[in-house]
Amino acid sequence: MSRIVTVGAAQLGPIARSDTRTQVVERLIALLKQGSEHGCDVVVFPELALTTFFPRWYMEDQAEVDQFFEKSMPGTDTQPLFDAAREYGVGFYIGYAELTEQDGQVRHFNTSILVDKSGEIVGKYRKIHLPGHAEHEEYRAFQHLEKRYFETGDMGWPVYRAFGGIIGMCICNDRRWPETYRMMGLQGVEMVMVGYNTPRHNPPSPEHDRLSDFHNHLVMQSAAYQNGTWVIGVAKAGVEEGCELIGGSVIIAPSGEIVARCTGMGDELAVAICDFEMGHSYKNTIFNFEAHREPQHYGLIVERKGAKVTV
Ligand code: CDT
Repeated sequence: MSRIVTVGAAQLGPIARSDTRTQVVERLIALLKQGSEHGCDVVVFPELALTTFFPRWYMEDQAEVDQFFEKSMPGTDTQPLFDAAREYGVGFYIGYAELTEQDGQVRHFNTSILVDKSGEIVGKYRKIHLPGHAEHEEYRAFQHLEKRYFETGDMGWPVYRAFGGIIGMCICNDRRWPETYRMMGLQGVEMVMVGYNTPRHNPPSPEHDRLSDFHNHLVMQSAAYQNGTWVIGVAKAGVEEGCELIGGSVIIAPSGEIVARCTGMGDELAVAICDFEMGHSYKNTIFNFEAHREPQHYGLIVERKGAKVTV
C-alpha cells in the first residue's frame, strides 16, 4: 500500500530590499500555480520568503527592523497566497519573520507554517538554532544578525498529520543539527520540510565556502536516511543585495537519495511523487529506534551544551 503526496520544492531567486510584499506574493502564487499544473499537493517555499534576508544588515532602530516582520498571518498582503492555495487546491510551507504579542510582551521569531489545501494553517514551527551573532562585527563583508533580531523558538519540533502523512518542519541552520531531525524522528516523522537562506561565504570560516553546496546536501541526505524520512530542502538562491546565497533545493527520499532538484539560482520548481510508506523499511530495520537505540548512553547530549575535554 502506498501513500502518495506530490511535493514541489519552490525555490526563490533573490528578493531585493525594495521589493514589496505584493510583488513577492505574486511570485509565490506563480510557483503555487505551476505546482498545481504539475499535480502538486503541497509546495515548500524558503525561509523568510516574503522579504530580503534582512539579518545581513545591522540596524539599531527597532521600527526599521519590524518592517521585515509580519504582524498577522495571513495579513492583508499575504491573504492572496492563502486564497490561491484554496483556489488551486495546493498547500504550502512558508517561512516568515513573526512579530507577535504573548502575555503582554512583544516577541520576534523566525517562523514557518504549514497550510493545507483549503488555505488553513495546520502547523507552525519557530526556529531554534539561530546562527550568527547579536552585535555588529566590523570585519564581516555582511552581517548575520539572527541572534539579534530573533528569539529562540519556544515550540520544540512538533509534527502534524497533514497531506496523508506525518509532517515536521525546521528552518535553515536547524538542518545542520542531528538533534533537529531525531526529535521529529522520535515522533514518527515521515516528511521534514526546511527552507533556507545560506550565504556561500561565511566570514568566520572562509575555508568552508567551496564546500557549502556539499555540506547542504550532506546534512539533509544523512538525516533523511538516519530517520527514514523524506526531507524537502528549499533555498532562497542567487545574488541578493550583493550577497550570494546557495541554491541546491532538493527532494530527498528516506534512502538518502536526491530524487528531484532545482538546477538554477532563480524562481524554480522541482517536483517529486513521494510515498510516505518509503520510510518504513528504514524505520523497521536498520533504524528501528525501539529495537536499537540506547538512550541510557546518550545523557551528555542533553546534559552538556559545549564540548569539554575531560581526558
Ligand atoms: N539562515 C541561516 O540559518 N543560515 C545559516 C548560515 C550559517 S553561517 C552564519 C545556515 O546554516 O545556512
